[in-house]
Amino acid sequence: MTEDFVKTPQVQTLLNQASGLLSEGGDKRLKDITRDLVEAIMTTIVKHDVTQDEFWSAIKFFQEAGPEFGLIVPGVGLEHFLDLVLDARDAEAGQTGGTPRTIEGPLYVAGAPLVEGDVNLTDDPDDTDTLYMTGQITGPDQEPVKDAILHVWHANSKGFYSYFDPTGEQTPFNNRRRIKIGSDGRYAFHSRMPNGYSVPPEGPTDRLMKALGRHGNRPAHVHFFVEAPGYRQLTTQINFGDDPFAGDDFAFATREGLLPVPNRQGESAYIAFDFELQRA
Ligand code: MBD
Ligand code: FE
Repeated sequence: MTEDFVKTPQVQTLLNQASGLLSEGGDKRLKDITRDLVEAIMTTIVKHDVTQDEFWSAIKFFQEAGPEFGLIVPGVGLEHFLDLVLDARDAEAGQTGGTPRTIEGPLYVAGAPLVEGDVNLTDDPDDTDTLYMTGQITGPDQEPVKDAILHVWHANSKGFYSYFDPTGEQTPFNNRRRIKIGSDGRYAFHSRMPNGYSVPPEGPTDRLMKALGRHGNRPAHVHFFVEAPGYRQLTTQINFGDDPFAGDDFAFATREGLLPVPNRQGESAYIAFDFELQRA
């Protein structure tokens, strides 16, 4: 059997019926996208002669994967693919330059405390080095960006994020803040050094990565959203350039220009990093 099978009238009618294209009402865009998504799965089934057993083990996998779906998406490269799509759309629209975007990942939590000044992000005890991060948020002409909000979130020294910590040890919003920036665009914060992230051992993502002959590790990193009136919101992260996984991130989130090497001095580590935003 060839992939043309999916194009037979019988299968095409099934697709159109199943995605609501032959029904009144509903959301037209959702119908079109559902139709093409299901067709892509059908084509894959035919192309690879997928057996009934394989089909049902895939269904079972996705049923179990539920809560880890947001982790599988970056793991299989889909979230980074979205970055590439957005970059290409920006290039077509002539909107280029500034700090590169990279993926948000599944571990952001809205509503972190809004703070000002040279702030501490770490509320919980964590016996590790201190990270000091400083820099400036500018626009395309190096003008300071006024009244920005810098959202920051990162893992603790065990690689665990508050709200997603299997040990249950972190208080709400540990290592998560929204920092209000003044008219000079300068920011400064300190926190306990994050460690790299690993997907939950033996969970669905870990099992998938092992079955693909891969691992589920990320280098140590710090996430940011940067928003300011008159500028485009930026979603990005820095990954530590000296981390063993800096060149081998399971989530494909490391990018050139986003890999600063912390300047380590005793129990302190310093990173100077500037953000350049595009105009809205
Ligand atoms: C993370 O901490 C992360 O940033 C991404 C992208 C995926 C999984 C865990
Ligand atoms: Fe992360």
